[in-house]
Amino acid sequence: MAIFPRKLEEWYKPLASVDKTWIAASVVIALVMATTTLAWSFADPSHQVPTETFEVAPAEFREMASSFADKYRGSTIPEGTEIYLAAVQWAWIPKELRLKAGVTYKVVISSGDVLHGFSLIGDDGTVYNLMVMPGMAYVMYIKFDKPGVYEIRCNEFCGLGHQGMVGRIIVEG
Ligand SMILES: [Cu+2]
Repeated sequence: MAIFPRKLEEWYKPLASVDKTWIAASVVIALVMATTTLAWSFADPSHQVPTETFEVAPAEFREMASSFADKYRGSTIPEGTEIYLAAVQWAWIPKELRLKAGVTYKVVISSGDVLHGFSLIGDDGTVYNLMVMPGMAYVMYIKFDKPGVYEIRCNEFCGLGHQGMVGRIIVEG
């Protein structure tokens, strides 16, 4: 049987009203998403992807974070201190940070081994989310307005102990 190309009129079917509704709905959704994304980035520029990064060997960064953890274990980190936070299988180094409310801290985050994710979600709406790649350090500026305990979780599956990879930030008033 020979194949005859169909004429356009045979392919073309006018849009049904349900199709028009879905097209209109998707345009509206796309516009709302584009608008809120833009508005959010202007309204709160502190919640942006870190633009300050540098290369660092995973083993070297693990060392930096370990000596930082040893130095400040159990004590409140003074204003102006550069914080080193390493994600490793399967913990955060240091596993606990004591910070002061209302102070902006410079936090350098990287991985000591494989790919991890940094996720901080506070009850008060504080949200930080970041992919933590081995070999790259990310600089974040973090400020907590309210005292409390904030959990850091790994949000990138990194092996058997991934779900137990929980750190804490204790914010003091
Ligand atoms: Cu993980």
